[in-house]
Amino acid sequence: MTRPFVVHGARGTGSVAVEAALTLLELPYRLEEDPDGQASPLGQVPALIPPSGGLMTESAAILIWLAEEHPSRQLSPAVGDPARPVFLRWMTFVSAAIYSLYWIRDDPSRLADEAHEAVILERTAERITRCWTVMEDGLSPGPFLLGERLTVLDIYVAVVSRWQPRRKRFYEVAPGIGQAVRRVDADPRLAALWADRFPFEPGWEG
Ligand SMILES: N[C@@H](CCC(=O)N[C@@H](CS)C(=O)NCC(=O)O)C(=O)O
Repeated sequence: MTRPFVVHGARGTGSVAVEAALTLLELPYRLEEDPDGQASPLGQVPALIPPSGGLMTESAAILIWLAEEHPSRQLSPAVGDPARPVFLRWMTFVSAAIYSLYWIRDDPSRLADEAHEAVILERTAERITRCWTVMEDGLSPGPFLLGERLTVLDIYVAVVSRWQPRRKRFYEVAPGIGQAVRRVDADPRLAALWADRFPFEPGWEG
């Protein structure tokens, strides 16, 4: 019997993007609720243990790898496709320019005393907003961010754009990519996952 993937994750976090990709790929996985990121050297989620063993961290790398391993499902542009560099650019951008700021936002005392908390939260929110604006200006979405097909980039942005400063602000500065992301929210294949792992509770858009 094929062993399942093991996802170390937590509700409402980046692990939900990995869980969504596995769901769309119809790959069996076991979820280890791990809010302290015990499987990862940096104490973070997501962490993925593939059936073949080993440990993967880094949400962008996990999403890209899962898509690559299942090319027939077309969750990423293939090598040689002109959309491939665009895909890699924005996957890395979400991870490096946006997601990394939540290490600070989630606990500003990691960088400064409590007196500076408000300004750190304000300035990182401004920076995240600016990043979404840059992404909006750099992409011409079709139904999805890279055109006709949903890719793991859509999933990634759908999850990360739900964090502060949250969707209302995101839609203001990135209406084009907002349309694509709404399609991911509404994908019936993901409805049960969203409900369980990142529910659309009243006021969820901010
Ligand atoms: N670079 C990592 C960042 C992961 C990350 O920051 N995860 C958050 C949850 S969304 C976390 O575990 N935070 C706890 C911590 O950093 O101490 C990735 O892309 O997977």
